[in-house]
Amino acid sequence: MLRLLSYLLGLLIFPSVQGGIASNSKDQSMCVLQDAPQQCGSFCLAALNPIFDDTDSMRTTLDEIKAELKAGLDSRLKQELKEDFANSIQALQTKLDARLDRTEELRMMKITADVNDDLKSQLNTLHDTIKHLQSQLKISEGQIKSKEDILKVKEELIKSQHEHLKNRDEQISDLRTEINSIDNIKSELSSQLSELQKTDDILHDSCPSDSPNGIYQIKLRGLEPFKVPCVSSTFGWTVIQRRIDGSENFNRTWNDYKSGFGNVRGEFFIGLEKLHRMTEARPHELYIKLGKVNGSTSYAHYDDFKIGSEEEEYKLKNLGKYSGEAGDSLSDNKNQKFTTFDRDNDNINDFNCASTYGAWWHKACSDSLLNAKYFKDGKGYRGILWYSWQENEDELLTFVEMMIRPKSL
Ligand SMILES: *[C@@H]1O[C@H](CO)[C@@H](O)[C@H](O)[C@H]1NC(C)=O
Ligand SMILES: *[C@@H]1O[C@H](CO)[C@@H](O)[C@H](O)[C@H]1NC(C)=O
Ligand SMILES: [Ca+2]
Repeated sequence: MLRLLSYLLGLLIFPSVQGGIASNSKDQSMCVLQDAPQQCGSFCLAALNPIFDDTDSMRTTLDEIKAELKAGLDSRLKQELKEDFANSIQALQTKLDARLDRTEELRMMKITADVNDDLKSQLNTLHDTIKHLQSQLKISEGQIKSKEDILKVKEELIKSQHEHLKNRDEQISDLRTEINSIDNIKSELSSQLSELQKTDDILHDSCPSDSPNGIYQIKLRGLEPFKVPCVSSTFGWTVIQRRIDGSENFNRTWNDYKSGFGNVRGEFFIGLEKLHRMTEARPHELYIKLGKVNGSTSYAHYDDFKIGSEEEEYKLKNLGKYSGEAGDSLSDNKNQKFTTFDRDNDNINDFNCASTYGAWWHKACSDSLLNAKYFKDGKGYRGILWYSWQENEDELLTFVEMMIRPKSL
């Protein structure tokens, strides 16, 4: 209440003191100067008199007001300052904002720069990578080139091998042709061979004619092939027995005489089984050549010589007609079985002619003893004999050759 009053007072008083106080507001002082004297009148004077009386208190109050005003002024100034400050701050704020913007800009720029740096470093890295790749490319190019060279060499190699293979193919085809011709020759030869074998089978069941004398192979049906000496230069005789030097033992068993023994190039006997098979198949003639130690020779020939089977004890089944120079010392033995020292088929009981005179177709023994003991000098006891060609008792034969051949009809 007091404050309101003082304020009102202040308002009323203000124009009078106004001249002594510097005023910043013209409108306010003008109001006071214009209106106060008229408005006041008698009322104002009556009210103001006490106040003017108390000058000291007024002054105090004035001072107070002054102070107050001053304070107000101060506050006003302060306000202005404040405003200035605010403006400054505003300006500063604006500047700051600008600065901030700039900073932001700079920051952005920095970021951009950083990014640029980053990009730069990345670029550098890329550059390095590209460099590296380029060097690798160079290396790869070099490798490719060397590989191409190798490839070239290999192509050459393949080419030459191809050439080689071509040559081989030609060689192979040549060889095939040769093989074919060889095969043809082979089949021709084999057919010729089989032809020859057929011929062999037909011809070689006895010695060939008009061929060199010598040893030939003979094949008889049912028997293994065997070798015989052949007198083939003119007639084709097969030698079946030979005595020339006494080197072979002729005092042998039935089985030996059955299968034959001795050396076909020397003394030997062909064997009774072979004689049987040869003379059974075809009619044969027999030629006996005889010789003495002084070199004189003779012969006996029979034109139908045939020997029986083992079941027939290799019987002298036939002889045919005799011819010759030595005389007939064998016809008496016709139809006699063969006798060996171990197979007695002769006509004498309690005596084996073979044990004494050698194996033969003995009857009561024989006039011919061609398997008897051999005496080199022709002188001996119970030696080789052809009785019809014997002039002296002790004159023995030192050469015998019995031969047969198929009869030519
Ligand atoms: C051999 O001796 C016999 C008598 O023993 C005789 O007749 C013959 O002429 C003789 N031969 C030769 C070739 O000497
Ligand atoms: C033949 O041999 C038999 C048995 O060894 C013998 O008994 C016989 O006397 C011999 N004959 C001759 C002529 O040597
Ligand atoms: Ca007897």
